[in-house]
Amino acid sequence: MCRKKRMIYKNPQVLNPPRNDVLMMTPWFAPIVWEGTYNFEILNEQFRQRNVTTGLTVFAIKKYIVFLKQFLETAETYFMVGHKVNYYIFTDRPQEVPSVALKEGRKIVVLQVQNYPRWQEISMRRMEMISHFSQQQFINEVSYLVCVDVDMRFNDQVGVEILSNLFGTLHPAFYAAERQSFTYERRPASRAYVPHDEGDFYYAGGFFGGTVKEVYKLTKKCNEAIIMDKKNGIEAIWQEESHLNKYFVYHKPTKILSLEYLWDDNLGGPEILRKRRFLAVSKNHAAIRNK
Ligand code: 48C
Repeated sequence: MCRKKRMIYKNPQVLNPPRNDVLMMTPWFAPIVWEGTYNFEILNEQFRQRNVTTGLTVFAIKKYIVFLKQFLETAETYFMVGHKVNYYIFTDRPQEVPSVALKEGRKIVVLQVQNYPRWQEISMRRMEMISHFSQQQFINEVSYLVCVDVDMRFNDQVGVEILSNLFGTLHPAFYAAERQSFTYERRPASRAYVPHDEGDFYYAGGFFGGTVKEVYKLTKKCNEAIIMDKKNGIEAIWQEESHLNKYFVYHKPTKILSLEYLWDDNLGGPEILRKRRFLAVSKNHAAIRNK
């Protein structure tokens, strides 16, 4: 009979919760993941026993290929350490994908895709590409998908605590804002439209995920909405991020990642930010975006 691992750690306290400075749970009982609100060892052991593989999707099209080396090197140091990871790299220039030493259980899968003249188009097409490959390939290879921007670097641990059926990430520029000032799409002509009296949070387009099935449903719906908008001659104010936010209003995420999981140091360093796990890499938009 296997000897159960002893469960030795500080017992949770019903009174005096670990964080009284931030919201830890949404009205629909989805946890918001902040440092100090969970026991990583417990979660990590649960996932180790399940032998889970996670797919990390990233698009490095045209000049954005320059971000890939640091992205992958920092992911090797901080992302799902000790677990199996498939890096799904979508690019129009496979031969420029840098070779990075990978730890055991981790592999790079390069998926060649076409580029487009406008960066907005490239950004939006991610919904089409992720839904297509989720159905054709990812469903057979991984349990979870984590879909992120490439002009980023990992700066601290990002582990299994982020995994859930469907998760989104708070956008760092709107965490203290009222819903009326969220930059949702406000034109009823767009499929991404959200009325001023609806919506919970403003989610960032650069970090979402979940089970392959849930990510497939989300990306398929967002892509269909993008196509419909295009037919009607309209493009949502923040492209696929607008459609993601619309989706999350009516299909609530089962977990929300805090500001720790997507931060930009140009926004300063509020007290509530105890860890900066995934950081924007400053870029000269003009020099990079439409090359
Ligand atoms: O890969 C590219 N190439 C481009 O020319 C423009 C965007 N993209 C992908 O779309 C990158 O993965 C970007 O991270 C993502 C859109 N996100 C951004 O440009 C900033 N993070 C807002």
